[in-house]
Amino acid sequence: MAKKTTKAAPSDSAGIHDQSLVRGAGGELHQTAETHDAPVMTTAQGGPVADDQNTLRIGARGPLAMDDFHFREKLFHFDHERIPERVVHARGYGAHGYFETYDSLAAYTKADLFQRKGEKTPAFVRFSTVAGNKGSADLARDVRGFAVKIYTKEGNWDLVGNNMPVFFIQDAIKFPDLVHAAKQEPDRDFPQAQTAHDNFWDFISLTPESMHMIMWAMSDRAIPRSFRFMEGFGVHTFRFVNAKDESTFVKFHWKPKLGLQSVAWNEAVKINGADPDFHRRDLWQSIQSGNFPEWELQVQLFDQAFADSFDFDVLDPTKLIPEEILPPQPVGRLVLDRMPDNFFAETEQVAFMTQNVPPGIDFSNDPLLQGRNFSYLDTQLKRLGGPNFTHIPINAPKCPFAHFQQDGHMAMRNPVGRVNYQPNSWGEGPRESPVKGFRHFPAEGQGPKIRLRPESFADHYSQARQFYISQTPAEQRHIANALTFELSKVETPVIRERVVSHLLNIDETLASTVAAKLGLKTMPKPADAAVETRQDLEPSPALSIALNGPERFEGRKLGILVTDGVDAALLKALTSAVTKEKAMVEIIAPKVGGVTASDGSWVAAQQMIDGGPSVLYDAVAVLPSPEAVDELATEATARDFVADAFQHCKFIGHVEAAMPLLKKAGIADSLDEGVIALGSAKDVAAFVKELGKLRLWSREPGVKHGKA
Ligand code: HDE
Repeated sequence: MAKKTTKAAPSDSAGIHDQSLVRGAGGELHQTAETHDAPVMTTAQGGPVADDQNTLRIGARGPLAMDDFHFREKLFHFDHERIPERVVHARGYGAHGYFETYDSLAAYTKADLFQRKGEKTPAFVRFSTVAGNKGSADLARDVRGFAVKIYTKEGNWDLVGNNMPVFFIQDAIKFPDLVHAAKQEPDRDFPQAQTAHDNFWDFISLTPESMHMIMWAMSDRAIPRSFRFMEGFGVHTFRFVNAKDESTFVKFHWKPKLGLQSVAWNEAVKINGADPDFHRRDLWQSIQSGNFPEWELQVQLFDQAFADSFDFDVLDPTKLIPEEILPPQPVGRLVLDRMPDNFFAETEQVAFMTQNVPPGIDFSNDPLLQGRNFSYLDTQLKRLGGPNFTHIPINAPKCPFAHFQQDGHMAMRNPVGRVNYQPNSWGEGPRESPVKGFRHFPAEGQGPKIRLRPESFADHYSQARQFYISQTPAEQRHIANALTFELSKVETPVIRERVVSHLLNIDETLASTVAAKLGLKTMPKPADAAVETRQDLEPSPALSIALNGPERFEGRKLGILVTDGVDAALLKALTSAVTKEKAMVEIIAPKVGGVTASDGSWVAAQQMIDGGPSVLYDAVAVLPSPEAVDELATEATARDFVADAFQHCKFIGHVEAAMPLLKKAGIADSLDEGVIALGSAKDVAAFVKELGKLRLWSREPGVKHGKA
């Protein structure tokens, strides 16, 4: 017989409720609606549930009874909780927000969302990695998806972009091959979320059109510090169409307000272990704390004459138009200000489709875009289980809609009344509107039906080189290191050589650096190029992350390692200077809970040193007391904290008392201008100003293989 036995102590933690528990005969604990003043639990059919802890049995120790409908329904539903993960971009994270139009763009487009200055339109964004499965780690070296759904008054507009403005392939028919090659090899099912394996580089080495994208994918862009510090690109050339039915070509770019930032590769590897949800947590924390990430939408607009005069084919998705040649114009901003209530219902079930365009936005003949317009609708049927996925709230338009589509799995909204077709004589139901409806731009089309790649797509190296020479020396070094790392995991020598043969067509120094690190005895011949002469394009500074730094620490995070006896005044000055900069501070202590400062006050810590390595922070400060530093220096985690911050080229602030720790971490003899002594409040101001530089990349050549 159940009897009331325990009443747990009330907790003062927010959200923890008084626990009135009833113990059953077998010792299991029951919380009842009666003792908890809670709604009565029901089955999915609405039937009230009396006991959710014990199945129905024939005798207390006997077999289960088939008429336990509650048990069967509960298990049935659980067994079907999973849906197929996305074949690419499986791991993602989304947020709600809005798009705000700066000024009317009526001269270029009749799209309703661009007509009125200051108008806000609801939006949902999903960021993702591409290759890894749903449970893979956030810091994979990979392209990031940047998919935006804007719920306009004339239907949903999905701009399904990436954080890089070009792509690996020129024709959608190659997409399954690209993805098969990039994901785990089919016999062994590894490596997970990595392109560092034979199949990927085999395919790439046999696909010269991928070379420009490879430069991007091997650059720091592939290991962003945060979704908040990434650009987004629509990639393809689209069309704007105005009320006079005139078309302007357009490329879409999202520019993060807080600037671009990436991490070091060695850091990415460690973040994946320390916090595989690093990017998710970052977005969650910043939105929950009211620091709403923001991007500006910029457009590159051009006409047919520009397209005809441009060195490359604007329909080729492996090419970009340098911003210096065609400066993008700001047209609005995207603000993310609300996390989903439920991850599955919204982020997992959201269905992006490139073919979702409102009147005023149209497609170009980019063969990749045209292929995508088939794939995205098709894939939702598999993933979401039927044709009615637009009935799911996250996918439903927020404007009035009316059509005669009906029935099918999970139909939530069927036409009401007798009429489910048109034309009809009953005067009911929606009608087509030649005035308001979407009319495809009447682009001319002619020529034989043919499978042929246009010659105008054939120059695969000029823009790859342009990207490479536009990077700073540190960024170029990262590209060489990334290629070396990836190819070092390739077991077949001829594949490694074939990649180097392509690099020779991009940059000889890059090729020879990689070849030397790979231990190639002889340099391969340059790969045969379809176009004889590579164009020597001007560098485009817009392509570098380092050259476009924010110069501010805003939105970043300082990790402060403290011990008992930490200088209370200094800690306070540092915390308030960083907070004033609209950046965050996290305190890391030797023990869970916190420390007692020099003035006897309690300093709460967010992390214990074992769980708060420096890779989780953009910069660090090390503030042990003289009494506690020796013990701290015996902790491997504390030594790693400092040594890693140093080798990842971070700024390090420290008190004099930290020197024994710096010594044991092996950096005391290599102190440079990025290691800043914090004596007084004046030092604090200078330190926080320096933090805006984010990294001291000039330190990197001196830091080899993790040793200072
Ligand atoms: Fe995708 N892509 N893709 N892709 N893609 C999908 O759609 C596809 C491409 C991108 O957060 C799938 O719903 C083809 C370029 C993002 O839900 C699928 C081709 C760009 C997302 C699909 C491409 C992207 C996807 C898988 C070559 C950047 C995640 C699940 C023709 C401009 C959206 C799904 C989200 C997802 C097909 C190439 C971006 C299978 C056939 C280029 C951000 O339909």
